[in-house]
Amino acid sequence: MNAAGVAPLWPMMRNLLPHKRPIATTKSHHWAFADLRPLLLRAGQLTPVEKAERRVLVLSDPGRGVGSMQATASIYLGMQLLLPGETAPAHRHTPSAARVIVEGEGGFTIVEGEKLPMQEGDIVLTPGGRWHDHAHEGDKPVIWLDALDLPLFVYLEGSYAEEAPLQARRNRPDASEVEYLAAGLRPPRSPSAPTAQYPMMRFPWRRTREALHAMAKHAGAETVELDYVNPETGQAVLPALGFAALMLRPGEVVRPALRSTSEVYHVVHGKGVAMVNGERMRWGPKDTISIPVFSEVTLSADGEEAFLIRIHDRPLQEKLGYYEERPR
Ligand code: 1HN
Repeated sequence: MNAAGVAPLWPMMRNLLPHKRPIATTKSHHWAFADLRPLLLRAGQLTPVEKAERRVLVLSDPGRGVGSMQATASIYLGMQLLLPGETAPAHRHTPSAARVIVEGEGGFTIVEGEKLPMQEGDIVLTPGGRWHDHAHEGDKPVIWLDALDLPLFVYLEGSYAEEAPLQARRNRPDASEVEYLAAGLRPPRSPSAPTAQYPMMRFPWRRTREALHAMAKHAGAETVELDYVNPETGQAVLPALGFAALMLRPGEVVRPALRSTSEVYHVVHGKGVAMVNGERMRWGPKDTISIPVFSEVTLSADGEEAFLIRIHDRPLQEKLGYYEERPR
């Protein structure tokens, strides 16, 4: 068989198709920001951004071992540092990225000429194939969490990049401050001018937080959660990855259904406890937790309100036709 380049299916069949539910390689993990921050700042002293291109510490899935370039099967996570005055050169690549801003002021990403300011809790998109570079006009370090659908592109042998010098910047605020300032309003479209595929690439945290607060006032026993959507289509903001913002009221306990997605929770504000498949994790501001497929998750906030951003691969799974939720 070896010589003929074939192998028997039957000893492998149950590995490929386990009974009733998948077996996750991914192991849930809690990355405390307090552990990552000093390592990242040390990397800032040792590694010039000119050499690194991107100065990033990758959050490695313990289920895949030391040095793994992914946090779950579909989600790459990295904590990136840009120091005052630094720039990270323009490139574009097949995978899509989104950044959640963790610390600092004065940083921004330029995507296809649009300057997207980075404020704590903001989500900034750099969709696949779009030129993007980073710069920093503030006076303290800026740190953000990169989330990419990179593992998928590597698996598909579809991952590559092109490089270029820094982009020229259009001198106007980004679309979240102009065309899409208010929910439910957008500029008129003419048949001859097709809509941009990614019309809004920055989601300011200030507005997300305000929206969650308003929901919380009238939510009763409902979970207070909002999906980030493309304001032209109502669809997910990127092709493979989705984003949601979750508010936990003081002392609230949330038990989501079991989902076929792998996920990541990033804490914007507050403290609490996560139980993931029986494992207890205490989380605080700026921490990050990975969640394997079909996990039993219970999130509880301490005595003050908490805000988390959930990153997941539901858009990909819906395109493939297998997204699923199961009751607890
Ligand atoms: C990337 O383009 C960035 O632009 C960060 O900041 C991390 C990891 C893998 C591939 C591309 C960035 C990345 C990346």
